[in-house]
Amino acid sequence: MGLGDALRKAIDKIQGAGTVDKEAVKEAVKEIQRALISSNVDTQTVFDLSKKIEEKAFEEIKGEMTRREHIVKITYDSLVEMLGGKETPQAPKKILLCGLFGSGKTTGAGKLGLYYTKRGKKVAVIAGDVYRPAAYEQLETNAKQAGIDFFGIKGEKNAAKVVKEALKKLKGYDLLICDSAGRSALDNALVKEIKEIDGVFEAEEKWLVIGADIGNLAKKQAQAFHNAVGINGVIITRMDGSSKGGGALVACNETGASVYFISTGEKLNDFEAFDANRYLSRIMGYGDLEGLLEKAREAEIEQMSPEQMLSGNFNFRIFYEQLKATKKIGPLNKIAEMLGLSVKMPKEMLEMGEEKLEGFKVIIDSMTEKERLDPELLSRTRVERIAKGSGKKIEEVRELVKQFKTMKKMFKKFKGFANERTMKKMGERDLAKMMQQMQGKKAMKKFRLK
Ligand SMILES: Nc1nc2c(ncn2[C@@H]2O[C@H](COP(=O)(O)OP(=O)(O)OP(=O)(O)O)[C@@H](O)[C@H]2O)c(=O)[nH]1
Ligand SMILES: [Mg+2]
Repeated sequence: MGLGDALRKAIDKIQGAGTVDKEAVKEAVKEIQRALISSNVDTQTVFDLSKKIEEKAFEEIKGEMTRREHIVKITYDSLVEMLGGKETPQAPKKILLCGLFGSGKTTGAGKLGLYYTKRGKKVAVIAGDVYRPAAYEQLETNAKQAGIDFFGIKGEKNAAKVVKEALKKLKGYDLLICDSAGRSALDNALVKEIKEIDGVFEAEEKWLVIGADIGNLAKKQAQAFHNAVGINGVIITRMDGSSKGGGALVACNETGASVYFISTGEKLNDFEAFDANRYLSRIMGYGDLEGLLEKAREAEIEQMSPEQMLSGNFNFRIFYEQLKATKKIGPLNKIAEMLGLSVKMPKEMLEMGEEKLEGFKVIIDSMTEKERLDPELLSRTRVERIAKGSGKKIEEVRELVKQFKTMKKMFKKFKGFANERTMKKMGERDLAKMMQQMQGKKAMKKFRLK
């Protein structure tokens, strides 16, 4: 049984238990422990996770969730947190790819190239695999497809030399990606070679490319590569197959590296930055958990006081949901009217067309999560990157930012007003209700940003 199935079984245990008492939680936690330990996750991590779940299982429940739902939710959240790790680097300078035969390094080099090119980087790949027949041509073709530059020396048998020449030739690039020969990692000659490449290339990013289907072999391989060059990132490939990558998690555990990307097919576009939440729901086959998590999110919003809702955390996520909601009923104007405020939503916001809203979504999707939550980060270079990444004009991104600022101002006014008078006059619950309407709960349910 794979890791995903085993975790799923643990959660099913809670969902299927007659009564959800301490015993039932203990049983489920045991199941999770077994699943993780048989995937070679280290015992301290497993222990911490178990403790967290047991502690939180019987805390106060938010909103209308049942105890059962609450426990499923906190279990899921704890697992996401365990996998979370670091955010995918947005501006690496040199990446050395290593890994087993056929794990997906050469295609991965092209995929990475495309990913970073879309984000405005100038990228070149280096043919560091001098063994595999036609590795040169394969990478060259990949590079062409991805629209990135390629460097290799045909017939050269010394990989370190290729890299050395590449560094001399490739000037003015934001990112250089070096492919390397597939190896079993236990072969001394090949380990020596990757060390040599590493010595010349001096990449700050050394990523292990590992198939989701590697299973028990993962630990040994990861360790060997880690000892040779020091792995600090992982790309999981073949996530489109039936295996769900338990082994790859072990690799992270073994090297202390985070998963940065997953590959889901043979095409250059079948590639995405790793998102712990999505990964977990994928390996656990959890279409049905979505609804539950949504319910929990709503419960959180319901629990918020108007002040919390209006507190300084206005960001692009909320902004987008607001726009969607506003399009339907224009609640901001209505509320403003009721409160006797002079603020008005600009007409262009109220009458925004589907197409424009869709465009805004694409732009917001191209932001990093940090930028979405902290709009202050949007410097000129970031705006340019986002425009490039989303295939939109810089003016469109600027317009989005401008509208965002307008709406933020309105939020501030509401906030001030809520603090001064409304609380006394209207009572907290009425206002909370209105704010919920503003949050556009229905729209949120149907539509969620990546
Ligand atoms: N289905 C699927 N196939 C993949 C994925 N990633 C790579 N492949 C395929 O796996 C095969 C091997 O990929 P390569 O990129 O050549 O692997 P490599 O690590 O460079 O292999 P060596 O150079 O021999 O070590 C190719 O046919 C790829 O198209 C993936 O995520 N899903
Ligand atoms: Mg290769």
